[in-house]
Amino acid sequence: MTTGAAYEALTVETLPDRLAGIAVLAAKVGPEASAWQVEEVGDGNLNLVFIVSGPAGKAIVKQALPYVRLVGDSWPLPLYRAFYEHHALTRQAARDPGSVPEIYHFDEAQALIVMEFLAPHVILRRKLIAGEHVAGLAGFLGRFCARTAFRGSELSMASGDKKADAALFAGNVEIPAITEALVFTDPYFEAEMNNHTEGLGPVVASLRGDVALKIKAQRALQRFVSNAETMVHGDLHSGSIMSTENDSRVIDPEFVQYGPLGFDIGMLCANFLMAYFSQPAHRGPELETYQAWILGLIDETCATFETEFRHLWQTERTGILYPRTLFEDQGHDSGPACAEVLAGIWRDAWAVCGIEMHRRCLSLAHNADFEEIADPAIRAPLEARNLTMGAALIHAADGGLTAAEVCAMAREFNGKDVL
Ligand code: SR1
Ligand code: MG
Repeated sequence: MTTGAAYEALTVETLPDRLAGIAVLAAKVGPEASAWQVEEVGDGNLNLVFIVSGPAGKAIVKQALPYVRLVGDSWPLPLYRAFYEHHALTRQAARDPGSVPEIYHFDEAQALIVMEFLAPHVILRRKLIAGEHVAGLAGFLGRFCARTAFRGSELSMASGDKKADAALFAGNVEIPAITEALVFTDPYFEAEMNNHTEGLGPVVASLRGDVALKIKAQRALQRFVSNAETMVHGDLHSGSIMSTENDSRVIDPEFVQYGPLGFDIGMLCANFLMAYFSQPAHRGPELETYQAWILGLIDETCATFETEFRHLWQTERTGILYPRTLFEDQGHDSGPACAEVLAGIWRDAWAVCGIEMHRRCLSLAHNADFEEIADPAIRAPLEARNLTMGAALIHAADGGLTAAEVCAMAREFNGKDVL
C-alpha cells in the first residue's frame, strides 16, 4: 500500500508489491498481486504509464515523475500535476459524462492515478498517421469542448464555485508554464531547446522576423494567462485522445488551468491540421479522400461545438454572465449576445491554432505526424505549408474566420510549394 509512504517512482518489478493493498485495483485486476503482469507503456513526454493485467482484467496506473521524462532529471517538474489531473478528470467526467476514463484510485503522495484501461482504444494520433477513420469523433470532441467550456465557466457555475475552482487550479503553476514558453513564445526566437527540420530556415526566419505576428502571439499568451474564463484541458491534441473505430475518450488533463473558452478547441484543430498537412508522406492513392475526411472533422467538430454551446446557452445559463434577468425576462433575445461570445471564442481559438501549428515544428516537443517522416527533404516542405498556414491563421484570427474558411485555407496551402 502506498498511502503515507514517501514518493518513489514505480517500476514494473516493484508495482505489484507496492500497489497490492489498493482494494479497487485488486478488484479490477485480481486479488493475487503476484499474478499481475505489468508493462510500462508511457510514450508521452512526462509520466510513467503502466498497464497492469491479471486474471480479473486490466487497469492503468499513471504516475508522475519528478522531472520531464522527455528531457531527463535536469528539468525538474512538480509531482503535484497528478493532483490537478485527478481534479480535472473528476470535473470533465461530471461536465461531459463518459468522455474520460473512470478513476479508481488517487494517491497524492505517490502522484499516481489508477484508472480504467481503455480497450481497444489507441492514441488518436496513431490512427491519423495510419489513415484510420473514427466514427462519431467530431461530434464527441465538439460536445466535449463545448460542455467543458460552458459548464466550467460563469455562464453556468455559481460565481463562488467558479472562483473556488479557479483558485484551486491556480496552484498548477509549472505545468502551464511549459505551455507559456514552449507553445506561445519559444517558436518565435532561437530558444535553447528549439529544433527544426533542416531546409526550413527561410520560413523560420520569415516567421521570426514578423513583428506583427509576434505581437499577436503574445496577445494570445496574454489572454491565455489572464482570462480565467473556464477550466481548460490545456493540452488537447491528438495524443490526448484515445479512440476505437467508433468510440473516443479524452485523457491526460495535467495541463489543466483556468483559461480562454476557445483554447482547447483551437489546439485540437491545430492537431487535425497538422495531421492533414503530413498526410502526403503517409498515404498512397487514398490521400485525397483521407485528407478530405480530416478537414471534415474540423468542420464538424466546430459546427458541433457551436450547436452544443448555443443549446447550453438556452438551457443551462444559470451563472452571473448574460443572465436571463437581463435578456429573456425583459423580452430581449439573448441570441446576439451568444453570437458575440462565440465570435470571441473563435478569435482566441484560431490564434491558438496557428501558434500550436508553429510550436510543434519549431519548439521542443514535435509531433509524430511530422517526426515520423524520416526524410527531411520530404518533411520540410510539408512542415513549411503547415508553418505558413499557421502564420496566416494568426494574422486572420481577429477577422471572424469560420471553420469552412479555415478548411479552404488548408486546401490552398496544401497545394503550395512554399519552399
Ligand atoms: C516538456 S513537455 C512538452 C509537451 O508535452 C506535453 O504533452 C505538452 O504538449 C507539452 O507542451
Ligand atoms: Mg499529455
